[in-house]
Amino acid sequence: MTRAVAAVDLGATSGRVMIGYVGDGELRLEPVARFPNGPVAGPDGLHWDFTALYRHIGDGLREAFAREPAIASVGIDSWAVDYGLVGDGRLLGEPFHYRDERCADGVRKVHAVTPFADLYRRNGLQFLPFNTLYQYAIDRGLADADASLLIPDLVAFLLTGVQVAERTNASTTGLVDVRTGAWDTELLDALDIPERLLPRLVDPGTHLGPIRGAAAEHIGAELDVIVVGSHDTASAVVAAPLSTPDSAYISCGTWGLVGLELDRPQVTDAAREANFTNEGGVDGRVRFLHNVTGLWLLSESVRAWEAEDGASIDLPELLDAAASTPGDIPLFDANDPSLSAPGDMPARIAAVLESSGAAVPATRAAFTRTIVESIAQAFADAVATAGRLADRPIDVVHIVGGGSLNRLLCQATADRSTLPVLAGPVEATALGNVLVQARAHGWFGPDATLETLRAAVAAAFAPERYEPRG
Ligand code: LRH
Repeated sequence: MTRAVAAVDLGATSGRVMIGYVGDGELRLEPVARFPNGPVAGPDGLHWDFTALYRHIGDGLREAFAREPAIASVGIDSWAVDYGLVGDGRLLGEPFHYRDERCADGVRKVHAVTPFADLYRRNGLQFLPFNTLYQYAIDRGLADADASLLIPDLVAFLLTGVQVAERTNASTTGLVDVRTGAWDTELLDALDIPERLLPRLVDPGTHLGPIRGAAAEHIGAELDVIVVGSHDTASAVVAAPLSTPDSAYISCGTWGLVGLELDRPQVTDAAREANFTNEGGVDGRVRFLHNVTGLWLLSESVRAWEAEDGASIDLPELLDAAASTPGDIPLFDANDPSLSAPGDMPARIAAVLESSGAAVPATRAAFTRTIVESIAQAFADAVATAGRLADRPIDVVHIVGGGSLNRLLCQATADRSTLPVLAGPVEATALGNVLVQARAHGWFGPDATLETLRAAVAAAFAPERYEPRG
């Protein structure tokens, strides 16, 4: 019997629809549609083109169902923190992009009411200026809305008509109590955020209901939507084939999310000072991690060079040239806040290098090497900090996501952390999405844990091993 589900997986630079085949020792993804995503500048700041994304999702699901009529359900995951406001059953405007600089005002407003140390005790979240609660603080649209739905919940609502807040992603809003897992109504009151905007919280694995109306007609089927770990990083961690109890993971795409899976949150002063977050994981696990600015630094640099040349750049070729760059490699702080917004990334990285007295590499290959090694150094530092804070002797680092294909980055991370790196799977996010749906269908048996799912990943996708070089 064919056992298949569809995964909608939306990243900050691209989205995809995949068919996941599960069963009889098989775990396989078949790409169906891939479409671009990114910030769109409007008069009032950066937005997402959600309308286009939703159209691509509908077309992708239609194609998926045409190819594989056995598809049993659909799961949706995306980047965190961003939301759409809904009124009278409709999306009220294109959602804001988290890289919009308006968030700075929200930070000031929220911290004036609840200082960061208090917030951390309540929500366990590292400081990121775009966490949803800072966006709400300056969003005048809240008053006219009936609900605020995070991006995957918004897609699910438009498909099914059901409004929920999936727990792993809701944990990134800053408005969920890290100890109880419920909306923090006291904090909502203090920040004047209307409680009516926030729908009921549900766990990954919940059956939401069938796709209805025009969407069902377009797709050609009333497919069931199953809630997955709808924060992309939560799905990626599900599919990280952690090989030892003391494994660290890096989910590496636009961001590098570096950390450990814990049973309980760590809301200590030391964790706060190290800016480590306690995001909600699938099955109530805790994603204890730190956001490192990841391949964004490279993709934005390449984008700037391509604009300069008026021609596209061959990334594998550039990385090969970077790998053979001779001499000293200057490093910069990959997490410098000035590197967060879109724009002329090479110039901004050069400014960060210069401000610390480091030399600015003269060629693009050398510049690329500096970017990759700086990311790897930030990864190694975050792995070491995670181990220290959680009192775990980290013995291996799993790199999953797009970054697992970047050999230079994987080797540099092994070298700089002095730990073996196990790279892959590359599509961890979509796989985690597929696996949580498959488990909800009972395809892994009645008692399947995350370890059962990870064993399936390890069997189907042999990782590539990088040993640290002295
Ligand atoms: C990665 C990610 C990350 C968040 C950021 C907004 O795609 O979801 O976990 O911090 O985007």
